[in-house]
Amino acid sequence: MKLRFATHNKGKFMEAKAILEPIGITLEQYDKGYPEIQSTSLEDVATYAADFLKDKIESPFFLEDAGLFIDALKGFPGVYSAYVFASIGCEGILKLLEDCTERGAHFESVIAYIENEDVKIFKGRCKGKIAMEKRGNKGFGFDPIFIPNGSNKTFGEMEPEEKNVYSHRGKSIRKLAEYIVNGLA
Ligand code: ITT
Repeated sequence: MKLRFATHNKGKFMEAKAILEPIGITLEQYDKGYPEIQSTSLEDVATYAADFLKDKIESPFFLEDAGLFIDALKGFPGVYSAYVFASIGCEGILKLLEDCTERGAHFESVIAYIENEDVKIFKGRCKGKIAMEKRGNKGFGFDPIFIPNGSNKTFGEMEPEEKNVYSHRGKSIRKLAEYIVNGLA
């Protein structure tokens, strides 16, 4: 089966591929982009984008909206993660948390999967904490400063396969795979 993933982000694409290709799903990247509405909900952003792309990409396809939510910052950057990463980056987040001992945070992933006009949503969440300094040069975005619960490594120190064991995206992609293979939502 061939499946398209609408994303500009090569890192996301590689992580999805590591789960889907071993089960016989060939993944193709569609990187022409789509508009992202301003909303405080990842699900709203993903659903709007799915509606926009429905008649532009051959189904089945999916897209994913993700974000990093930091407890001490009341969930910031959340839906603004892309902008915050591009502006202040990992260093800016470390600076904001400089004197902060409460370092809890989580990533969320919301997938919108489109099959014959139907939109299905799959979610994943990964709890963890913000490291004291950047570690590792693998992955993308905030990976070098995020340590998932259950590991001492940052995502930046993990190969995609290991990150997938813990990550928000690993969880949402596995739910998508389960649905495609067994028809279970
Ligand atoms: P799309 O083309 O798929 O939208 P994007 O990079 O803009 O790619 P998102 O809007 O979903 O992706 O994600 C917003 C930002 O959140 C992203 O640019 C990263 O900085 C950060 N982020 C999301 N998932 C992450 C992950 O698994 N590891 C590290 N940072 C992540």
